[in-house]
Amino acid sequence: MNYKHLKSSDPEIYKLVRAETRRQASELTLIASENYAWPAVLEALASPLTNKYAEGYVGKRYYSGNKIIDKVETLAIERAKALFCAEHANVQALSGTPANLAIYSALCNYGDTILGLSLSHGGHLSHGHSVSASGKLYKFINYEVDQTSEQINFEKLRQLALENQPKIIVAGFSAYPRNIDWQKFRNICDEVGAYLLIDLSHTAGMVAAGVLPNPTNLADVVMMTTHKTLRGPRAAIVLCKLALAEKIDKAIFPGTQGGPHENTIAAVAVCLAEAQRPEFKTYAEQILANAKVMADELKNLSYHLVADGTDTHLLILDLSHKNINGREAENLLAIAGINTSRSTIPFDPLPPTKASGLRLGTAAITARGMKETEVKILVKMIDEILKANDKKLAKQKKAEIKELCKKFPVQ
Ligand code: DSN
Repeated sequence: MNYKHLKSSDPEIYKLVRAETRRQASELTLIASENYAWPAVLEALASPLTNKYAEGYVGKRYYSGNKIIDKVETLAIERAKALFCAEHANVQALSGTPANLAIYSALCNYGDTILGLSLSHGGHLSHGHSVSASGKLYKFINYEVDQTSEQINFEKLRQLALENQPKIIVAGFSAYPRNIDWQKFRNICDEVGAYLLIDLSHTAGMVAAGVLPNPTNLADVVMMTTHKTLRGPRAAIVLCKLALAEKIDKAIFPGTQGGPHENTIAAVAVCLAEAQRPEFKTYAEQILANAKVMADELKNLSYHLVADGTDTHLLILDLSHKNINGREAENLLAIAGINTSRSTIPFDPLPPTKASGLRLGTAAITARGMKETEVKILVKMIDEILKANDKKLAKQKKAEIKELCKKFPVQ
């Protein structure tokens, strides 16, 4: 984009946009929830579709002039349904947390019981944390991972469900590195008569590409954000069974949102079209291959990984036996131009502000074209920086990271 108007209308913002674009190009992101939106997605986001009010749904809008907008939203809906084999799709949710809040309000009354994985064990704020509206409006009971395997203990989850008779069980996480046995979640939900809500935000891209199993047919509702492994805009898609379609749609609009962002919905449609291409499958396979190599290399260097590795794009480095905590590691690597996010580990003795873990993800570096060779170089560098725990050395590494970034430009 040439930003010709922005440059003359608001030089301050223009400069900051250019500076952030340069920063993204010259630093690496190993933040598991970040990625580079496709250029076509950025173009759709910047289109005049942002000008249109389209409260309501296709064919039932509260304003005139939505003939073309209806076609845009229909394309996004149909692509989402086809890609994930869903009976119904709503593409209006603004992002993951508002989408989850809308889903809870569609399926529950305030105060009803919901089970969700604890944030410090890999869950998400919107899965019932006390600082989130989800935790304030509903009676969330958190399940945890097993202390030894650091994976979900389904028998314990089942007991918790039997004791508490939840209306919903939330499955799907933001810091859980292993494959999930969705069928086991379904069985527990069936036994206690709960809805199964799957939060697929992190792994949506790999599921769309067919390299991770698609759980849509097992869930009552699936929610996914589109800006992570799908490389789309910051938005969310909600999929559900036809029987729940009306409730879900009403909970999103007018229940919790007003006018949909149709430029974003167009960008969602674009990323879903990209995800249908054979190249996207190759990309998704490489994300997983890169994460596997990253995990193996770190283990060879004697790092413990939560759940002993990964089956997805993310892994959690357990630093509890190292001389550095998660926040210090995050800060040190950022000096070198390697962006990561600190993460609690299961049963973490440290508060989330410090945390004993570091979450790493491979979706963004893979989008730049990096493969196993570059992952090995990166792991070596990360190890050197963390071991030295020295800001000077981290600063020196920045030049190497810049060189690497030049070879693998943001595409
Ligand atoms: N903040 C995102 C993540 O990092 O996983 C989820 O919303």
